[in-house]
Amino acid sequence: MTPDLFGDTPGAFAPEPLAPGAVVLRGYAAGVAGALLAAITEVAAGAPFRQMKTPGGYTMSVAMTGCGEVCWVTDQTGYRYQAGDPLSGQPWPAMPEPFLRLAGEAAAAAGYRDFIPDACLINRYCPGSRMSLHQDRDERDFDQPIVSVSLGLPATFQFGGETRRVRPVNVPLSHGDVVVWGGPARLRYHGVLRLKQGWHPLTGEYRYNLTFRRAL
Ligand code: MD3
Ligand code: FE
Repeated sequence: MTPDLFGDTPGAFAPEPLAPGAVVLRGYAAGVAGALLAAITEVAAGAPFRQMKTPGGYTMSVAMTGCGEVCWVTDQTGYRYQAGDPLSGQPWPAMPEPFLRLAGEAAAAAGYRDFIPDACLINRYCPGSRMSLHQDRDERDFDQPIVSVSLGLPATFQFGGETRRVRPVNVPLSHGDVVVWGGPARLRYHGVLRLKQGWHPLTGEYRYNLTFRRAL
């Protein structure tokens, strides 16, 4: 049998370099989207989506929850990874098996072996939600990549440079797309433009983004 590496078999994909250190795997997670969404529902049953406050006093338009040993949180005092959910004082839900498997396989497909995330931040966008340009630098080891998975409504991702001065390029991200950000791309500024309204058969009016991280 001929291996159908880049054909239409579920899980088939063509890795597409976006920038040094950043690889897009278009549609890579589409085949497991149902399992990932079921796991999101399960995580959110224990740790509900909430709109957190930034240290500057703004309420984020993106609702977040997460799972793993720690999860990223923000409040009036700052940004950090925290072992317990500040809403409940309980540990975050454990990382669901389909999350771990997908993150590890996608990282390997992008050339990062043995990626074992200890945190997954789950972002939920409704129409009008956006994420302004920022760096992800609250993790301890920037040699570890971040794996991001887009589910549901499409969004326009902004990919900037190592400083705010660099004008970002727009990258469309749709259902099932996975991006692995490592190496020289790891500290680049990025954001997400305001989500347009729409309807997706699996997620309704929402876009979800999973970011798998090695925080500790
Ligand atoms: C590029 N999330 O949660 S994922 C975030 O779609 C975040 O919800 C966005 O930025 C979202 O922090 C974008 C893509 C992403 C994640 C991490 C990166 C791009 C990155 C780290 C370095 C460079
Ligand atoms: Fe980010």
